[in-house]
Amino acid sequence: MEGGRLKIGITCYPTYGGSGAMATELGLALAARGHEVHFIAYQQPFRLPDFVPRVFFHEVDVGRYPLFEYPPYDLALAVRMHDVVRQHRLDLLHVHYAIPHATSAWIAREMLGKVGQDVQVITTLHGTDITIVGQDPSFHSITKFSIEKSDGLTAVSDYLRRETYTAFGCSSCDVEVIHNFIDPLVYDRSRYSHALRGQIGASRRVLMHISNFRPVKRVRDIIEIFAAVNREIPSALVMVGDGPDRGIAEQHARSLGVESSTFFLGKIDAVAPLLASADLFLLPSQSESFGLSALEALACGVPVVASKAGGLAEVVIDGVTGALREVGDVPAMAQAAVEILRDRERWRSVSEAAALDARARFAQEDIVAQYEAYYQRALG
Ligand code: GMT
Repeated sequence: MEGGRLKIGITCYPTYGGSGAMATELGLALAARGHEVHFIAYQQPFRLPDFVPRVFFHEVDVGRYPLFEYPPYDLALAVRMHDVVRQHRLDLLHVHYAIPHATSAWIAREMLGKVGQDVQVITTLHGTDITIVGQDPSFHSITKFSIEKSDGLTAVSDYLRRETYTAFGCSSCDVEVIHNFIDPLVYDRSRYSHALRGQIGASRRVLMHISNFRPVKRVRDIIEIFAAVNREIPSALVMVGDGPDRGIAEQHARSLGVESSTFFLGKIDAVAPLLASADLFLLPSQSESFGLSALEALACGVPVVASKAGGLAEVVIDGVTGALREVGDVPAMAQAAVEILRDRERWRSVSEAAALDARARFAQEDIVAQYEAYYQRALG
């Protein structure tokens, strides 16, 4: 560490997903504040631009060998972490999503001990690493072990912090909540042309959903909510992203007769320009530790109708910035959506409240400062 400037290694899932997006945005913001940031992953994180001062990318190469039906990525990652820490004299490794990143970081740290070097390991818990995958019997004990061995633990919501204690006991853990964030300059409705509107037409309201289309997102509910809203208010549904349940969603749109008003755009990295054309965001998930896409929508002045699941209640203020209803209660979510969309004045007040609240509680500058303070405490 020189003059408070840190050398930080960041590991995340580099493909689509909120944890990878957040880890990348955090790394870029830290570099902008003068820190040196080293991303260590099997692929360049999707939100990482080609060149940014003080940002480096180290690819993890998982060697192939015919004996390995399952190449041991966790070990290759540990070795790369160890090498990068040694070569660049990193102060800390900040890993996002516990499995297997926290385990690999622990191995790297143990290896460093042999050469008399140390590094602090901070693990940020994002969601299913605690609520689903980490509780699978195959992973429970290694998840508990790895998070207990981390020098610092953060969770993206109060809900996830509570879940961590419930699922793992972790009597020695001290989990600090640091929420996800948005860059208010990027998630700003007024910055973008409404190109999507041009395709859909100005007379229809635009409902939007962005995700990786996994079962937890309840894509059938999205189509059903849309179909109900469309019966009352002429609308279009824009589905952004891709994943295992995309086919189910497409089929459901056909079976409900709304396929001509439903647009599947596939994976798109920059979502702010799309959100700027949206009137309402739908996130009726079964479980959601935070709901980063909901926050990005709110910051763009898009009211959110979501399920009352997990940490979503920490992001969406029911009746103020959107509406929260019970998981699976499609009629209630459709009704809430119609109430927001029907009256232009009401829509405008919810939209303004959403953009203001996102900036007041989740601005990048404030949250990144919380991470910096957390790092300094971890480093003593
Ligand atoms: O937890 C996952 O399955 C994936 C993870 C991701 O990489 O997108 O999503 C989680 O982390 C996001 C970023 O912190 C949160 O906004 C999501 O709510 C959370 N997903 C779930 O809890 C299902």
